[in-house]
Amino acid sequence: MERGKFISVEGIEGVGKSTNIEVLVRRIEAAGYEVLTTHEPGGTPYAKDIRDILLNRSDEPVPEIAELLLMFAARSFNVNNAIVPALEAGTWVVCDRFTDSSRAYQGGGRGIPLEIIDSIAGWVHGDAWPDLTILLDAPVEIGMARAGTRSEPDRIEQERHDFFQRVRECYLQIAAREPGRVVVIDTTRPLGEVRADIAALVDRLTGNV
Ligand code: Z5A
Repeated sequence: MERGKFISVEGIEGVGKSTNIEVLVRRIEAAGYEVLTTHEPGGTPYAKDIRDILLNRSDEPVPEIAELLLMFAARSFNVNNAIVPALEAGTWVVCDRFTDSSRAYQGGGRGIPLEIIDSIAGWVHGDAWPDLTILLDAPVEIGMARAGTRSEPDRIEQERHDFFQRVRECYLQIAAREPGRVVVIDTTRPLGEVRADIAALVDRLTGNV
């Protein structure tokens, strides 16, 4: 059985991850593959419980280290109980956020050294890195304006502009360091153009070019 491909979709909030994942999944399915769509933090019942702790607003402060470790605790459930079993069964996996989010938010945003994050990542998921990471990119102002039209911000969304600026910069640095895995797509363009780029990426991966 050929192992499925693992694709993650990353970016600051409001860049269009949810919007474009739909197209991505339809394109892979049209090429004849089964797809598991998942998201982080979340993806399994326990991981969802951890998500609630992480994103709900409460009076108790969440220390940065606790935030990082909880992100990886949730990831451990998702990797072991959902992602790896699916890949081994030949199913493709599309994950809305993965370890690059921890690098960008807890590393770039909060200032936790990337070596610490990468060492925890090695422990939690070894070499189970995505085959392809699509980094949807737009200036913070655009992402915030698009996201701002929705519901009450969660605990992390309450952060200030300069936090998200550091997150975005960290993402772009990851992309520059790992061009073989991470592809940056400019989502300031009309949705049709963004979707065409995503379709072309999927076609390259399915060999349907
Ligand atoms: N987090 C972390 O800190 N560390 C970690 O390790 C992990 C996560 C895994 C999870 O949030 C939070 O956890 C997140 C990071 C942190 N916190 N923040 N901030 P999430 O992933 O569940 O939610 P989100 O990142 O905040 O996603 P989002 O706000 O739902 O954004 P999105 O999915 O990228 O955007 P969207 O809903 O697809 O699009 C937003 C709007 O823009 C929508 O109305 C679209 O129709 C519109 N849109 C999208 N693209 C376009 C274009 N091209 N043109 C015009 N309009 C567009």
